[in-house]
Amino acid sequence: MADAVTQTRDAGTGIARYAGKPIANCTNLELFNALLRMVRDAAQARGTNQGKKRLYYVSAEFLIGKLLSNNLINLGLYEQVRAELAAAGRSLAELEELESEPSLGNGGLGRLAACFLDSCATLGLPADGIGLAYHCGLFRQSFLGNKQCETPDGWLTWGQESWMRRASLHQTVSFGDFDVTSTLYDIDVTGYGSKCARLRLFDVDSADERLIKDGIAFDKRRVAQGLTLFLYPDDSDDEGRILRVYQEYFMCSNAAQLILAECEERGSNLRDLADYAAVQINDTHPSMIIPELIRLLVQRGIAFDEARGIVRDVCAYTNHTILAEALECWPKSFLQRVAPQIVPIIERLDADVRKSCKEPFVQIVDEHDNVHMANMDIHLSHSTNGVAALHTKILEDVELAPFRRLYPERFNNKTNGITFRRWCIACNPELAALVDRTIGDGWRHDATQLERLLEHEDDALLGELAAIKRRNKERFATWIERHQGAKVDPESVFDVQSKRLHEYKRQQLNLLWAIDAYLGIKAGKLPRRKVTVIFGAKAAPAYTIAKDVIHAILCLSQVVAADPVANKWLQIVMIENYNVTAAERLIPAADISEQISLASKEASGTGNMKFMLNGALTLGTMDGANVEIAGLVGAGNIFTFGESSDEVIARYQRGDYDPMSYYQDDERIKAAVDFLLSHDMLAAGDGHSLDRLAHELMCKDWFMTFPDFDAYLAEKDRMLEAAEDEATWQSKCLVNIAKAGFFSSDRTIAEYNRDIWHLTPDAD
Ligand code: GLG
Repeated sequence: MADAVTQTRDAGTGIARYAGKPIANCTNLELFNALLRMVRDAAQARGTNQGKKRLYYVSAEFLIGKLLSNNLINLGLYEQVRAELAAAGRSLAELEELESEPSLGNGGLGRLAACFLDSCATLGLPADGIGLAYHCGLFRQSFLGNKQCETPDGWLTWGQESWMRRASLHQTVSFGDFDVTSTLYDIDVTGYGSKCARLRLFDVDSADERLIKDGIAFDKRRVAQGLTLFLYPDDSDDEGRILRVYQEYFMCSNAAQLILAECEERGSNLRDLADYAAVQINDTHPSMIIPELIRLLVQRGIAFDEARGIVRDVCAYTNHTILAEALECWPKSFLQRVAPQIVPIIERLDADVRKSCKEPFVQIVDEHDNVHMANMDIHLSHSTNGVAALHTKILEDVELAPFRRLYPERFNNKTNGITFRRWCIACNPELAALVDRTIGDGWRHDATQLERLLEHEDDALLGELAAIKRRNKERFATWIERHQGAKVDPESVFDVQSKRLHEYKRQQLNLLWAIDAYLGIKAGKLPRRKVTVIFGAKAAPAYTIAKDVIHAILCLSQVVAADPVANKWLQIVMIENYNVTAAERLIPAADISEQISLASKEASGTGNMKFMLNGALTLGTMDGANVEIAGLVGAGNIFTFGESSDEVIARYQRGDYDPMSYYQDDERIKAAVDFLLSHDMLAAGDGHSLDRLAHELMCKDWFMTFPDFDAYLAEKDRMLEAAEDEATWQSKCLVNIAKAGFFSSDRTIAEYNRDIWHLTPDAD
């Protein structure tokens, strides 16, 4: 960092030079563009981490968030730029508003990839992320008639060319029926006081945004034009599913071509590829890189068996979920159409497995000719990891047990992490400054030092924590009012659940709590203090029940707001278009972090870590990384409830869960579910959608909301009571912040490197 500091001291930060005129004479847009160029040059001057062996982290998602502030922080320029702008009467915060957030991810999987690149850069590891440049990203969410609407998230607007450098590389990808050419765009990923990593995104030259007609609909048969328009195009029909296979092969073929060419350039003879490349397959979307690499190696004269061994030594696979829907499985006929050249390779790999193992569960191609991508990943890579201790244990002992028996040495755990640069220093600068004042700034490079905060616990420190939280809540209140016109009361308890909308994450459980609380207030049972329940979530466009949950939340929000008594005690807010930018506002303001997935289903969660680091207390099930949080902070500093993963797994195995009996036997469950179809709710919303949700809960409830309902109510009540004892509450918050160091993604990446990649850090 020292070099950047001296450099800028000598020359000023150079904003005016980049803008070509004095700061005071510039429009905000001119200043913004000047800063983009300035950051680009500063990053380029740092250079990228180099080394003989390089990591290629291949992922369908990179949820990188806005880049300006984060880059300024990592480059050591933030304070000077802020001060220089302020001296001219200008505000950096206003300029940040001009940036559009890249829409290149959906949830934790993509955000994890972004945190990992930050940590790779910071630790000096030669590393590239490889993915796709989706023109319109996931989608932009808005609410209309209390329902989610989707429109294209056209983030690639002006300014983007400063971040995204068009590389000179052009490659051809051959599909079964036609060829496309691709262009590569590079984004520098600055490390904290270090050189950069790179995010390398491929786009297809024939992409045509005019294809998009109504909302996010487009003719999915126009593959060459539609390939990179959206992340996760609707896969509710075969056309959409095939388009995803096209996207995946496009990503994998581009990645494989790039990797081989680069490694050869660095001196590899390809037989020694594992000395030059580590490929991390992030979930199953990039799985086709395995047969594609084998194909290209064979094409270059290497025998099949040797190529297979080389690829195994290069590739490693991360599993992020045990939900069957996410373990992709494609009909062989789809692959035959998209990439016939890899089908014989997959068949041969499958035949190899069959020779050595008869167990049907581990076959790559099943009896219906479906190709199980995760199975191919496990057989053809040298490492399979889960993302939290409990998740890895469930993979090893239950979900992937037959594989574990085959390859015990390949399984390992890498508990997820988050970058503290974005999730504390950038989003909660007051907290970061308080930590600096209290224990020094060593924690910025070694997060475990946060533990030393505990040695300084006294009334003054706890008071400062409380004051910072209060100001963050006020800032959030200002933001959400500007963002969507919602007025929230910073005096109230901020009870937050923000994450993808999915039944397993059980936003519906929180919804039922809110209904119960509302009915309680109507019956005269007032809470101790007003509670503001804040949701942030997008539902996949084709996921009907998830959209029904959003609809019910929005209807309830309207009903409660219209009630002159209840609205003094309860407010339900759903953030429109929840994304990284919203999360950066929300998380520092949260009091309660809702992590209430059905035990065994949330592989890790990373939001839970961000909330903890920002001094919110967790209300959670013993699932994913919550288990590790509980272990670190101790039972007195977390609020847990619900059935254990063992109990849940046993329930599924017995297959005897009957939600209707809970509905009939538990008056509060019945009242909450019935309320979905009450006169007030029906007046606010769509009876068909509300009825479908009520019916789903009573008759299916696949993620077992009801068995945990009473325990959830009781624990939340206990937590809300605890929130009224300010000193004790803040002391618990301090423990959470102090113990968050384990969840730095620097730790996670150091473990990946030690156990899987074996890269040499770039020392200078
Ligand atoms: C998954 C899981 C999360 C996990 C994340 C990153 O559902 O539990 O934290 O990956 O490993 N699709 C996801 O977001």
